[in-house]
Amino acid sequence: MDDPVLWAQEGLVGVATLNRPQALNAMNAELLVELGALLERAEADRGIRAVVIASAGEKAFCVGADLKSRSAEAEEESGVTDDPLGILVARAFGKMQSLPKPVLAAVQGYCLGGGLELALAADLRIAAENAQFGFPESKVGSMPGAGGTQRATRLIGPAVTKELMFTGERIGAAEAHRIGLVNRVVPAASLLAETLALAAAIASRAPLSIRQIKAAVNRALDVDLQAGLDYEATCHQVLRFSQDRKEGVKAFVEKRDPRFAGR
Ligand code: CO8
Repeated sequence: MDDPVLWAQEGLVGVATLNRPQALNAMNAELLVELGALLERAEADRGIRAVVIASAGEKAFCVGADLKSRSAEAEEESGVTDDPLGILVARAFGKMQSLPKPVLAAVQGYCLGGGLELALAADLRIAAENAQFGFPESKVGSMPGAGGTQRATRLIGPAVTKELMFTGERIGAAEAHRIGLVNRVVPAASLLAETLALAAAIASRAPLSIRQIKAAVNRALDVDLQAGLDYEATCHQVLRFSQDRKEGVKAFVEKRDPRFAGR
């Protein structure tokens, strides 16, 4: 059987490719377990400074939960009350969010339901011109349950989030860009190259800076302003006496590129 997620390394960037193109990269338990495991390894690997989540095939980034392995009858008959997919989703998506390295989603084609929730758990989203985004859950008697109600609301606000979730209608890449759902829109043919170039540019910055910036910006969504400012000061303090800060300033003065070690 093919691996549900492929892993490759391009310089300092790790690329996790969702690999169930025959099911439009729908998420089943195996895919979520593998994604979680790869992210754990990326966290421990000092040679990886950014992660890109890409997708196999040309039609879809990910169409959400695998509806074939997740029929309501099957769940009812199993007698399991905790949602097993929910636990795996929380683990994998939570790891994307807490990973002390940036995660970029390269989104092509359909990005629906849990697939959009996966993209929302990334730090940045780069969309191909052919990308289509939507939350179709209300059409199948469900709701976004993989973080979508919380992460989309924080990113694009409650009214637009509700409209997308109530109607289940899809929007294209240009509209997704207009509402702030994606950072950039690029031609489909250059999606991976452009996402890798952006990831490589970020990976060339000081790793500790990126780590502290991600933590501080994430914290801004959860706390009041003063608590956020206090947290920012703590993060900044970590950098003040780091080797990379010394190297960055020295390289600036010497008019050369810095060599960051992540220390
Ligand atoms: N699961 C499994 N297989 C799928 C899924 C899916 N979600 N979507 C598509 N496929 C399969 C199709 O069955 C088909 O397979 P086959 O060729 O064997 O019949 C193949 O992919 C191609 O699909 P289509 O022929 O339908 O292709 P179209 O281009 O005509 O349509 C669509 C593409 C629009 C994407 C259509 O397939 C569709 O609407 N799919 C369903 C999308 C959907 O409803 N997603 C939301 C699922 S619910 C969810 O994600 C909630 C997540 C919460 C999880 C967290 C738990 C706590």
